[in-house]
Amino acid sequence: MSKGTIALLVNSNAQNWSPERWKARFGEVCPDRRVVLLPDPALDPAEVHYAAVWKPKPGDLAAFKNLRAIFNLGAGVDALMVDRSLPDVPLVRVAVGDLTDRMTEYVVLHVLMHHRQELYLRDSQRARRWEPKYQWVASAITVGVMGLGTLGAASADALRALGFRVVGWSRSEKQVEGVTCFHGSDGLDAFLRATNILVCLLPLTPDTRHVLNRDVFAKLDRSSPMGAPVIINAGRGGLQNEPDILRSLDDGTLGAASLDVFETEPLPEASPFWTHPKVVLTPHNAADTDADEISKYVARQIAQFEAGGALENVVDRGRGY
Ligand code: NDP
Ligand code: OXD
Repeated sequence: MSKGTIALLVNSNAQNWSPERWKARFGEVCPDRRVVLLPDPALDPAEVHYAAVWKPKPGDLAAFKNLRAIFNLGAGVDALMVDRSLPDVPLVRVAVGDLTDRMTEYVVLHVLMHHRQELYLRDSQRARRWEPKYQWVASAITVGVMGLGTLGAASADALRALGFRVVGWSRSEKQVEGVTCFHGSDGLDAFLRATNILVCLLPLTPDTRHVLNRDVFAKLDRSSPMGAPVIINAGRGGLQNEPDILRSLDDGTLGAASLDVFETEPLPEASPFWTHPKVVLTPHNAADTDADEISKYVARQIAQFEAGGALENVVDRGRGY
């Protein structure tokens, strides 16, 4: 019996996201299967058993009636959750060491950048100004990690190893070694009041949309040697209220912001974020998905599934992540 086709649908213009590269990689790791790139007018949808996708448009997968599983080619599934016609089969997201390590690097880099006053120091260099400022120790700063899942827990661990105090916030009650954990809406205020640098690694769901807003910023702790608190968002742009961030940076409620994600991506040329002196901006590449690693991950899961095993990292559609 012939093995079902894998259909790939990749909506991205990022350099490492070429659909042809994904197709070549899947061809290598699934040599006994047909791999097609969508859209393909010659394809009989009934032959497709697996879809591997990034940001499909609502309705793009509705015709595939014999699908057995959908693999999202990244960690965040918000683009799929809005598709009311998404076939009712297991939806698997990415949770692999490669992606986690990349995100940990981003978080550590940006926490250290603010902790070590890099914005001030680069300004000083440009102005030929030799005016060192007192540099406090890591243990004087509490980093608050919103989202203690695969990515948040790994970042919390790395920050703790550097000497930062770490607190965390999740939906359900959690225990993470060395991290003071808060959960749910009841735990949010206490979490914020302890936090000097707020790192957001939440998924975008109806519950988390615009969670990074002015009320939240106003509750962050200002009593550390750093003074005004800082936010770092590498989750999704929809988690942040962008006018609130700009207003809070301008009136000193926030000292600075590192933003990897935006409500509209690519960020429009006219956006004030591009030139804001207190913003460190990256183009949604905090943790790039690597086609080599992820194609192997999907191939392994398909083999495991067809041998009667369970799929890993299946999204709970009720929770939305
Ligand atoms: P996980 O699903 O492993 O973890 C999500 C965490 O968020 C969990 O701790 C969960 O709580 C918590 N959470 C969810 N909803 C709420 C809520 N309403 N209130 C409080 N906490 C909540 O996800 P990952 O760690 O793998 O990824 C997180 C996100 O990072 C992705 O969804 C994606 O959007 C983003 N991302 C961004 C990348 C980039 O390059 N910028 C790259 C990869 C991912 P609980 O533990 O109780 O379930
Ligand atoms: C992801 C991402 O969710 O790259 O994996 O944003």
